[in-house]
Amino acid sequence: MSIIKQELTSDQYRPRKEDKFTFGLWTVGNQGRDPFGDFVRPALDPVKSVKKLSELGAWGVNFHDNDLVPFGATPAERDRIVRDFKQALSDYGMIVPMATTNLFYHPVFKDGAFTAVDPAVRAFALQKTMSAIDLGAEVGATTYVFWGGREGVDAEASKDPVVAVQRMRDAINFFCQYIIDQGYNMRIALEPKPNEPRADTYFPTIGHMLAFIYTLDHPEMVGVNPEVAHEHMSGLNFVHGIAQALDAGKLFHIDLNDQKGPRYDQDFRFGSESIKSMFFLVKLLEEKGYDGPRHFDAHSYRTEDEEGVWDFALGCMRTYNMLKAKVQQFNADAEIQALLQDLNGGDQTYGGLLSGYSSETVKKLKETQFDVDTLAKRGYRYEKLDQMTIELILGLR
Ligand code: XLS
Ligand code: MG
Ligand code: MG
Repeated sequence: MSIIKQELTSDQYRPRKEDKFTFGLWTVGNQGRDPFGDFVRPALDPVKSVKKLSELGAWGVNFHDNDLVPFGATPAERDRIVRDFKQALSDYGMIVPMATTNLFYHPVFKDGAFTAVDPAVRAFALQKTMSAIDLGAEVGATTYVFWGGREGVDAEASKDPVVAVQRMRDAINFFCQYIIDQGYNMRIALEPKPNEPRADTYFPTIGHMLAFIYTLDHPEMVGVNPEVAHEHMSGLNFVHGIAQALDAGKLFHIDLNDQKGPRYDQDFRFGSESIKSMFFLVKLLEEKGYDGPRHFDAHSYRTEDEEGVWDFALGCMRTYNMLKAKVQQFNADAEIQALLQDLNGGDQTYGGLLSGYSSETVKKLKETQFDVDTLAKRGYRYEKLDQMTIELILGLR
């Protein structure tokens, strides 16, 4: 029996429903296929995933339409599958907070979906997504995710990038209106990614998506679903991107996982690589009012059998809770807090100059003599602060 399993019932990091942990059916169901090798694990029945995830302490599951209902299923097959799935949700006390559409697996989508050059493909993508939104609404999903998938280019000459933006806008406007007309209680979350499977994907980062949202017909219905790995693939600071999304009131959902720097999308177990960044991510989410699902969009290593898949799932949740406990410890650490207080308190001499624009402030600012030499000589003690943070994370404080 693995160590993780022995601890399952006893320790304070054990996942609980109130932690709001969710997994995609495609995450635990990932069969380990990569561009160089075939499946290494058998398919997992969605009903079994619901049962196992619930036993491990997860709160819900999410899915792409075809994670649940195979592409091309008859209406009767669809209804049977959905009935069994809803029964499993009720049997095991699980919910579906988010749903999405698979617009990237079938060859029809090899040139994208909403931005594909072929109008028939674009129209089919609208049709498929409407059915998938209906399916999401049927199981109670209140967030609908759009990840660009193959919305991009390999041959830059193939598409006008401005037209691509317009096509994406038309599609998202279409679905906002569809959701309104159907009376669904649902918001849209757009998920950026810089590349993979295309050489370049449109709307590559959180910042691109945020700017796009305000060009839509219903910006109030649309937010972002940022993913750790996707921003790290671009070499960006995920925590800062999330802060900007939170500040804009646009963090509708989040995809937690991990990644070794800028390379292909690795979807590793949450917190398995970027421990310090993930500490500050958890700190931000817990302290700045994010109350949505803590969703894991990751999968276990290709080396694993089914037991390894459940070790992976439990590991994601436990690491989140361990980092949450570390955040509490950070906030209660007298020495760290005193240093932060000292750093941020500062000399109030010039405080009155920073309370916004007024003609009086303009006058005062123009007249003020700054002691630039003294300001320039100041040491900030960030080495000490960062080392204390590291020692705390490593369990030495
Ligand atoms: C792929 C994406 C995908 C979305 C959902 O890289 O992360 O899994 O989250 O379609
Ligand atoms: Mg991903
Ligand atoms: Mg994702």
